[in-house]
Amino acid sequence: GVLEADLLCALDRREIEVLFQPQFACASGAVVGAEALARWRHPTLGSIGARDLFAVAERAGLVAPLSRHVVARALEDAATWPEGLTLSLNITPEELGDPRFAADFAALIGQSEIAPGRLMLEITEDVLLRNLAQAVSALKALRGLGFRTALDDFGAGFCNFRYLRELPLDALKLDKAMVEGVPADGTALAVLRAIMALARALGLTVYAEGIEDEIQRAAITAEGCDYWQGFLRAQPMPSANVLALARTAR
Ligand code: G
Ligand code: G
Ligand code: MN
Ligand code: NA
Repeated sequence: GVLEADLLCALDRREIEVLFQPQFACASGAVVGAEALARWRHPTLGSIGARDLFAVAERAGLVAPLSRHVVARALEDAATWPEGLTLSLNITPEELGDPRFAADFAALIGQSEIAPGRLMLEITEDVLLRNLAQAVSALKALRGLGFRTALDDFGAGFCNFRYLRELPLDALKLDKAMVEGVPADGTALAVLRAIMALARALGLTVYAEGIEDEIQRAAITAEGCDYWQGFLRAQPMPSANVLALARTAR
């Protein structure tokens, strides 16, 4: 298709933009890091979101070059951040299924100033639909090098507990759907509490996503979440704005 052909040029013309959504500590409100989110600024179609962008890339066989491009741009930006801030990167199941992924990724990061410990790799449960054994082996290798891993969109899909048993994880990112209605909705709150108890038992750091109001933020803090991100305080933004926010946010 025409979009698939356009994508090859887009990579050359720097039409792929990387925005960052800040993440805050529940306890202090400080900015602790940001998640890189890709956008395609298409010359005639306007802004194309990451989901559509990666769908086009998959059809064009360009997931790996697109990802490398996004990661390189994100690293370039994150190199200007204070040492304490982490960078979260979304990794597609397709990439994780590639036996060369761990080595290629480690080499790419090795060229940057960013220490592996500052990087959080976000994966989704779609990895099970691909090759779970390969994904586990890649994640183990990367964690061995100091990278950290998070299960993204937790609570949005089928939430098979098998992921929690099999994937080597440092963190859980609760999907927006998991925090909707909390704390007024008793069922939603009970589910959140059970997940928090499970996360604590497994030693997982917990991020809450999609926080849009103060009551919700206070509730997830009371339930023991560590970090949050959401429109309440910050939409995805250019790197310079993350820096400014990190300097001012208490
Ligand atoms: O920000 P947005 O609504 O476009 O994000 C849609 C989805 O695309 C999210 O699930 C997000 O994790 C994913 N996404 C955003 N940027 C990237 C990226 O650079 N790589 C991958 N693999 N996924 C991304
Ligand atoms: O799947 P992933 O968690 O990576 O997707 C992140 C997506 O969620 C991004 O597209 C981001 O713009 C969006 N997002 C982040 N915070 C909020 C929020 O508070 N409300 C809503 N509706 N979407 C959000
Ligand atoms: Mn994510
Ligand atoms: Na999510």
